[in-house]
Amino acid sequence: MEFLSEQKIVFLETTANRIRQSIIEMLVAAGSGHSAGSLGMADVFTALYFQILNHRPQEPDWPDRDRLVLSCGHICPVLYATLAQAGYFPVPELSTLRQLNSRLQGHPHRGSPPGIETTSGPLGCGLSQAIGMALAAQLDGCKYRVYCVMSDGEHQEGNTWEAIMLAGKLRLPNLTAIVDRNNIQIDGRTENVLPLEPLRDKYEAFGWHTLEINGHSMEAIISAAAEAKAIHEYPTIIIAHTTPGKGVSFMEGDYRWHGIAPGAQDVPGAPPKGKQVEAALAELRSAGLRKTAGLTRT
Ligand SMILES: Cc1ncc(C[n+]2csc(CCOP(=O)(O)OP(=O)(O)O)c2C)c(N)n1
Ligand SMILES: [Mg+2]
Repeated sequence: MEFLSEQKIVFLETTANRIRQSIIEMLVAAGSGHSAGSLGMADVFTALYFQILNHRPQEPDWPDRDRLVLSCGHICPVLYATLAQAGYFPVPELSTLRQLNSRLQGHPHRGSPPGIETTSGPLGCGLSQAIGMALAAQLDGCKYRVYCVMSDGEHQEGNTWEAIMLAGKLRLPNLTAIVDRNNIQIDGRTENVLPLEPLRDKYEAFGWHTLEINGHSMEAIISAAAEAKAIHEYPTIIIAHTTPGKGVSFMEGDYRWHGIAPGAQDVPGAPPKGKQVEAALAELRSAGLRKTAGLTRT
């Protein structure tokens, strides 16, 4: 495992908690959006933008920057909140999510705001784009790495598997893909809708270096990314096991929160809609305070 000081881990976990609060606030301001996947990936995005990626928020087009391709564009609230926290644009702009003329649309598009590398929303396209970038880096003799964040639901699409096959054939060592293995999709559990397992074995059969981690452990995420960097023969897939809705207990593990904003509607098992926002923020704030005080770890 890569060495991380206790202080750094607390900083990362506190940042992820702040990002989760921003996600709730943004979705509430918009009145719509994708809660579960965005909250579930806050730890991975924090680790990426505050430890793993070689990037310059003040110089978003720096040619040597690592590229982050978000293939599952619907979880862009976590990307926007992380970019703002990292300094790409002002945090207050997050409250414009999904508004007319806002730079922060419900699915991201390249160049708006700074830090967005690709347009996404239609699932299943990101890995192909990331392969193109990784290949371009090799052909140009550039050192940057390409990271592609995908969802598990996207693995029910044929073009995802074409891309997995191509990356294996090209043996792109500068490509790291991360799958949000949260076991949910829009209308159910992945294994009920269209089973994906054994996912790791499938990647292995397609010629990838494979890793499987707890997607809420900063040490595990950062160590996996470091291992991927040290592999010189193959692309690496990091299967990150996450809890959808992580941090808000009434959302955790429940696929019905895939595309509902807190406070937008009554959901069986959750507080009434008028109480959801307060409950979600209170839970996150108290977890944040405990983290700041060094009393809890994820
Ligand atoms: C090509 C395509 N088909 C359908 C959709 C509609 N859609 C948006 S999110 C989603 C669920 C996919 O599952 P996953 O990405 O795993 O969702 P999550 O884990 O965030 O709930 C679907 C079907 C889409 N965006 N693109
Ligand atoms: Mg999913």
